Amino acid sequence: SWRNPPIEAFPRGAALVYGRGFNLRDKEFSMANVVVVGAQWGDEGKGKIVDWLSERADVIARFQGGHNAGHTLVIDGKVYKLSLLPSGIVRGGKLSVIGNGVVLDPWHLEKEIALLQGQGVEINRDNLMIAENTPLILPVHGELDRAREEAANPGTKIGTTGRGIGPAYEDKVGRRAIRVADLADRETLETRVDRLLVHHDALRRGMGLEPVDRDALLASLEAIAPSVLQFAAPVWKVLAEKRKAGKRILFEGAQGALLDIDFGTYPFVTSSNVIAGQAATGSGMGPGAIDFVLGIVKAYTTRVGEGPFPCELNDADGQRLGERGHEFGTVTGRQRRCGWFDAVLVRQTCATSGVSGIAFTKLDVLDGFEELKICVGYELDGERIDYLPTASSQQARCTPIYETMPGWSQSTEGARSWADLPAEAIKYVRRVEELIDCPVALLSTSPEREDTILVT
Ligand code: 2SA
Ligand code: MG
Repeated sequence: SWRNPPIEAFPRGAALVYGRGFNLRDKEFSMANVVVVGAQWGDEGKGKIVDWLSERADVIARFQGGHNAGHTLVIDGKVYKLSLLPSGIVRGGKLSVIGNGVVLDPWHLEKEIALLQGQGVEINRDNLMIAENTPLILPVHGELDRAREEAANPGTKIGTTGRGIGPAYEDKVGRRAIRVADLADRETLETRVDRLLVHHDALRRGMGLEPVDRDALLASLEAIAPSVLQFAAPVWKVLAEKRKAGKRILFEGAQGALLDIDFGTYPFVTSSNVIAGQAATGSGMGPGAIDFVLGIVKAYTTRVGEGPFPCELNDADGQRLGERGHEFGTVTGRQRRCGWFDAVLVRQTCATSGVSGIAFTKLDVLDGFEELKICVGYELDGERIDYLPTASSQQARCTPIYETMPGWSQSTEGARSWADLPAEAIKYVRRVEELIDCPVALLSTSPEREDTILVT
């Protein structure tokens, strides 16, 4: 009963799995609201998949994180760099939404918008809305973030992006944040700033930093206010109306589930909930609005920043994964740590995010390895376990149990159907599905947008 769409509706060579609860060609899916989340430590290749899906959505919403995310979109040969704005912004006729779960740096917003406008992208109130209850990232947050990282010793450094993300979320939860709506009224703004500075000046004194110049901060907030307020909207209401009108909403996650503030490798995490449930609270919709959760999973594992990484390889194989996979951060340019595929972690994140199907990316990076390893469990104090324990001391003692699979010598780069893949590659993908207990919905074999495979 599957309806086959016109072939140009899909990226060339995209492979699609169906019959196991998910079908990209299904009418139901084409009407579905989809959440895209990274299912590892970020940098799974979300950008390309989100871009592909955003073409088919009416509304694209960010629901967590800030300008610590980063991806590059290449559309018709033009390169766009996004870190705060939803991917839909570069496409005409879409509404992009920044939800309340995001922390927003207004000066960065202004810069990112100006850069895109310089490239001919139209950005106005019709295609960009920012939730009025979104907390702001202020210069004090970035300063604090960087000062703490500098002061930290190797064991406590988080390896943040230095963009003030953590401190901004602290102030949100501490009920002293300045939110978008506060920018509209001088009196409110003063009250908010004073409340905020009681906390920050005390903190800064303890760190040997100068107190904040209250008047200068107020003046700069007043100066930037119009460029944010022009996009301010009751996003929860707009989304409810869109949903009622049958519009399709794509929730665009940033970072990855192992960086989640609750379920990640705490404290080496980002300061927001990254898992799929956050799409609801971070935008103002109920969980029932989510029809499908697409987890993005890379064919091996990487991590940028500090923290536990059981499968990390400090050898030639790790080096090779990093080189073949161009594993450098888009925001900070940092080199990423690399290791074999960790099925234990991905099974765990598929559970915590309720992943319906995964997009499996960068399979081509594994081309040419004689043997591939997959982590299928950990050994902890002489016992085998099948999940990552919460206690840091236990995490540190976990050693990966690997299963070895034969590699393939042919190139899978740009493969566009199962038939283009060597038997060993298909076996690898199928074994991953078994181990993570989740079907592969999409397979991506090159950075080109057109080289996504629909698995059939
Ligand atoms: P932060 O700045 O407080 O969010 O940092 C806390 C941890 O979260 C990690 N983190 C990320 N990891 C991967 N990718 C991220 N975004 C950029 C990208 C990264 C870059 O998409 O390429 O360019 O370096 C991202 N953002 C935060 C961070 O490394 C810390 O471990
Ligand atoms: Mg990235």
